[in-house]
Parts: sequence; structure tokens; C-alpha cells
Amino acid sequence: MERKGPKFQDYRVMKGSEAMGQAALLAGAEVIAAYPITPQTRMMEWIAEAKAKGTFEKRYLNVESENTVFAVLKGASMTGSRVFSASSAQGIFYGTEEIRAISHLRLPVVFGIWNREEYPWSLWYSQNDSISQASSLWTQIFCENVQEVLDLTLLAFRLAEATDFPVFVNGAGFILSHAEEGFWVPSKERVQAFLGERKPKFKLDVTNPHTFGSFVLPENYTELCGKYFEDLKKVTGQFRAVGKRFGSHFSRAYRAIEPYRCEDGPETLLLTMGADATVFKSAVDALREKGEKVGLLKLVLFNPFPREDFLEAIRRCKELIIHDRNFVGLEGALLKEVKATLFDVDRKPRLIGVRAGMGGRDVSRKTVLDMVTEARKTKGTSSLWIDLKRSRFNLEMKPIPGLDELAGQEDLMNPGHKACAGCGAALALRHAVRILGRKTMIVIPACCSSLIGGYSPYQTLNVPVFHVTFCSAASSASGIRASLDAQGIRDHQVIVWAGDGGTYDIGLQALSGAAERNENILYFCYNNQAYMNTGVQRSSATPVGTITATTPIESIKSENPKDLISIMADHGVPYVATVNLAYLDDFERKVKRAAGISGFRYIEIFVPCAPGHKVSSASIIDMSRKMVQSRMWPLVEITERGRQWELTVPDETIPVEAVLKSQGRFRAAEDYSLMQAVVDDRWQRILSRCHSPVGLVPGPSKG
Ligand SMILES: Cc1ncc(C[n+]2csc(CCOP(=O)(O)OP(=O)(O)O)c2C)c(N)n1
Ligand code: SF4
Repeated sequence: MERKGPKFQDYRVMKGSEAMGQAALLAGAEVIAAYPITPQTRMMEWIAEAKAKGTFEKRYLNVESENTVFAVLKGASMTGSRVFSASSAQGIFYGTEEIRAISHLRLPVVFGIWNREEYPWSLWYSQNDSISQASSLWTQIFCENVQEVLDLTLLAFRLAEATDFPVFVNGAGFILSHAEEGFWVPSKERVQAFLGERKPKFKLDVTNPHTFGSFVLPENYTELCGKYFEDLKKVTGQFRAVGKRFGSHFSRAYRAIEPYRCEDGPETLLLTMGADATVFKSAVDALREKGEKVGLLKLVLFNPFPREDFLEAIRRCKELIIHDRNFVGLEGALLKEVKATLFDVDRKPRLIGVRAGMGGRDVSRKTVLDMVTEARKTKGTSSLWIDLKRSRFNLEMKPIPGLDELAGQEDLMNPGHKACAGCGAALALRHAVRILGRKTMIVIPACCSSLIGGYSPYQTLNVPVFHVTFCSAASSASGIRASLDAQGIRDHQVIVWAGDGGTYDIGLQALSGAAERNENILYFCYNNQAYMNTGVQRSSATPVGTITATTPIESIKSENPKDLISIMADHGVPYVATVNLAYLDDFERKVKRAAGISGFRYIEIFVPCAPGHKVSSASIIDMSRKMVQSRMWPLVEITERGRQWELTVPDETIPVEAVLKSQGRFRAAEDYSLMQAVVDDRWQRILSRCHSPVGLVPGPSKG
């Protein structure tokens, strides 16, 4: 079917997250750095694919945390490049220090936020992540649909460069990030004509040397702030101009506030922002059909709040119902902004603030209609919850229903958890707690085990479990240990159960700190050699030659994994070991030995992951054994504070090729001899640290 539309644009169907990536490439972003987090992941995978296929030729960096994402963008923008990335929720919180550095440096960074609820763990849509940054001097724009995701990301580059304030482009997690919609994509030439070249007013430049980011003393700081706020006040006007310019280039103009069915000046207005606007429009239509004069204001520009546009839009309104999917203190952010805006205005409408949709709860047309009914029942200005079910307040943890009776007295892990079939991580966890016993406290950072360990209100483990943020496992465990020590409790094991992403990458700083302090904790890294929970992206533990979502088939992982075993041993901690599920005797012996030692202990387990490694769930133990037999997973034990290395020689040796051919994740690897050489080299390095022959012990029994 031929689509009618501007000649210089293509009609495509894509996910919102892909549309945002597409916009960044059209805008000519030169440096993109990314770190996976649901629901942003598809965007970074799409860019990784573009890079692999050569449709994006500039720099794409898969980094080890969001703090680094923002810092890379800061450095690149400071050096004159157009830059881009996106994240969600915890990623935004973890990047906060850099977020503020970027805006205070007045760098025109454009960054997507795929809105997701915050702590405790939740994956679904709320706006708290964006709202948490409202004081950070970033301009914030909210998108209603996939077309707006593309358009407003393009517009954001122009706005950022015109205002020298960075811009967050916000899209509803899942609702827009994963929704496939048709939309118009302009040609690169048109986009370049709209944006022009980036012309930085200042940058790091040896021909014009200046210092940036240095101390500001009290005698100047106030003036600096004054300048920010003078400039911030101009942003709404600049948005108006850029929105109009967008219209003249692409036939779709944008305004800071978009009115819907407001032509006849309705006395009742609804106010919302983001993807909910579509549902609100349909509710307004329904009310109009019943003869009610109601209209909608959709806020596109949230930060700074477009004061003049808002006052103009509510000129004839007597009742304003304000929807928030977020909260700041006791109220929603929009309600607060509106109240502040109306503070010195004489004639104000009655305001009713309504909260709905927290944690991704659906906001349907009925929710909006209920909102209007409830709002009218209240007196004065109120802040209502429209979908709060008080009967659910008691979320006490309990075993998974129907399966509790299956939980044996001795087994500390209940059946019915959420791991995939063929999950080595779940099996390894079950064995670890069995060996360690009831006086064990487990700290789990974000990873697949966050779900395996139980989701509210169900619990999988019959020992205390503390789910913590991704980067903080070793530090949180240090705090638990310190408290137990302070209370004189010595016989409890405090363990960390973290994936390789949470250990090798984002958690490395905390891990290294706890090791250096020789905290009395037992740290388990279950290594499935990728970020599995977010959909199989590469980590710095991923072997050379692996296909992942961010190292697609056209450009398989080419970097060697970190040698974390040596790094931990070189911290001089009392105990470091590697284990494998196919060698359970060795596993059990090492865990028991570690449990009997005081101080920092580190055990790394190779765990198979059927979907991530592309193997059948029935083959996972055989596959684990092959990792040892091929020497791709050497079984080591390191004591005497890193000085005594022992290597358990496998009962049978097989070539690396045998493993590569049996795991789908290696299907693109061609140069088996190169990969054999990588494995041989590591083996030799380990051997050279062993006090041979003391370090060589007979092969273990088959598990
Ligand atoms: C600060 C922060 N960034 C990103 C995430 C998203 N995230 C949650 S789990 C996960 C992957 C964990 O990978 P790994 O530690 O290897 O464990 P696995 O999923 O393989 O079990 C990621 C990236 C997060 N929760 N917090
Ligand atoms: S993706 Fe892999 S690690 Fe995660 S639950 Fe499934 S099998 Fe286990």
C-alpha cells in the first residue's frame, strides 16, 4: 500500500527503542556508549547491530556501568562530538553524579530515558526515574508514541545545541520501547539540514587551551547559578522556535503543551504527559460523546515547566485534573509544578491531583473516567490515588503457593522459582546454601538470581535474603557483617551471590574494596559469561568468539575476558577458588573449606545457561564438564594470601574446538586455533603460578 506522506520521508514499522537509536544515527551522533538495562536494551542492541553491519561507522562503546556511560558522553561532548545514549531507572540513579556534571558544564548531550519504576525492583512504567532528575538542569521532553520518539529525539539535538542544556527524551518503558508502530523517518540529508553541524562554543582544544570543571569559590558560585537560571528561563521560548522549525522541515510541528479538543474552551481540563496521553484522549472522546465539555493538555516539555504556555492553555478552565505517574514527597511532580506556577496568579482553576499507574499498573480508559468521577466528588485541591488497593497492603513474604509442601526440611531452596529450564545458576545456588546451612545470609544484586531468589510476596530460599542494587553487593554484605560483628554474632556466614556482570563490571569497585579490607564475607560469582537477565549482552567475562545481543554474529566478541581470578588472588585475600557443577565433590570441598576460613573469600562457579549459551537444557552438566576438560574453565584453589596456587587437572582433555562446536553461542567462531591459543596461554599462566607438582592433583570424580 502506498502511504501518503512527505516525499523526503520513509514509512517504517519499528519498536520505539529502535526508533530512538535510528534518530541518534540520523542526527550524526559520533560517540555512543551504552550499558544494558531493561527496557532500554533493545535500543543499544539495535545500535550494536548497526555498528556490526557498518551502517554506523563512528565509536560505539559497550561499557561497564551507567556512571561510565555518562562520563564517556561527557568526555566526548567536551571534545566537540555529538553524543547519545539511553538508560532507565537504576541506570539513571547510578549515573547521577555525571548527569549533574554534564548539565553544569552546559554540554548538549541528548539522552533517552526508557521510563521504569525504581527500587524495590520493578521493570515497569513510572516516571520516577526522570522526575528524580528534575533539579539537575536537564531539559526534559516526554513522548506519546513512536513517531514522537523519533521526532523529539531529533528535535532534542537541536534544542540542546541551541540552549547549551542537555536533554532527556523520555519514553514509557515497554509501552513505547517495545511497541512496534508505523512512523515516518526523514532522510539523513533533511535531518542534517534541520540540525546543521555542531559548533561547540568551547571544547578541549590544544590550540585554545582552557580549564573546565574546576573549583568555584563562594564569591562566584551564586553568579554561576544565577546565569543557569536566567538561561533556563529562556528554554521554553527556544523550544517553541525549535518545534516550529521542526514543522517547517518535516511537516510535524511541536509545542511545549499540546491541547486536545480544547477549541471550545472547556471548563474541565485533564493534564498528563507521555504515553498515557493516548488513553486520556480516548477518555476525553468518550466524555464528549456523553455531551461533557472536557479537554486534554498533553505536556511535552516538562522541565523547565512551560509557564506562559500553561497559563494561556488554562485561561478558561475552572477545574484541572492533574495526572501523575510519579511522586515527589507527598505529591506528584506535575501537581507541584502547577501549584508553583499558579502561586502568584489571581484567577486559578480548582486543582485535583490524581496518582495512577505506579509500578506499571495499567492506566486504562476506565481509570481515566474514574479519575474524573472521583475528582468531582472531592472538595478543594486534593491529591488522590485512583488505583490504590488498600487490601493489598500486607505483602508479607511466603513460599510459592502450592509448592510449599514440596520444600523439604533439609533443602533450603524451595521449588517453583522462576529460573529457566537448564539454569546452572539456580542449581549452583541450591547446592551452595545446602552446603553452608541455615546460618547463612545471602546478598543478591540485580541478576537472574534476583528472580530465582523470589519475587514479592514469594520467597525461594529459607535463609535470610537481601536483594540489593547492582553495584553494591560486596559493600552491602560488608555492612551486614559489620552489624553482626557489632552484635557479637560470629557464627553466621554472610555471602554474596552475584553474576559475572555484577562482579567483573559494575560491582568491581565494591568487590575490590571489600577484598582490600579483608571483610569476613564469602563472595560467590556465578559466571554464565554474559548479562543473561537483560537478554544476553556481553560482559567483560564473555569469552572471545561469543555471539551476544551486543556482539552480534557480524562482530563477535573480540576482547579477552578479564582475569579476575588473578586479580582477586593479587588482593592477597585468604581464599580464592573456581568450581564447576559437573565436579560436585570439588565444589563441596572448596565451599566447606572457604566456610571454615575467616576473612574475604572468593569462589567463582561456571554456570551453564541454556538460552544464553544456546544449548539444550538436558546437556548442561555435560556442557559444564566439557568447559573443564577443554581447560576453558580451569579449577584452581589459591590460598596463603594469593601465594599458593593449585590446579586440578581434568580427568580427560579435549580440544577447545569440541566446546565451540557444541555451544550455539560460538557458532560464528571460525579460527579455532586462535581460541585454542588463548586458552593454552591462560593455562600456562596459571601453571606458572602453581608450585608444581604440589599444585597438580588427580582429576575429580564425575558429578
Ligand atoms: C545500575 C544498574 N544498571 C543496570 C541494571 C540492569 N541489570 C539488571 S540485571 C542485569 C544483568 C546482570 O548480569 P549478571 O550480573 O551477569 O547476572 P545474570 O543476569 O547473568 O544472572 C542488568 C544489566 C541494573 N539493575 N542496575
Ligand atoms: S537466562 Fe540463564 S541464568 Fe538466567 S534464569 Fe535463564 S538459564 Fe538461568
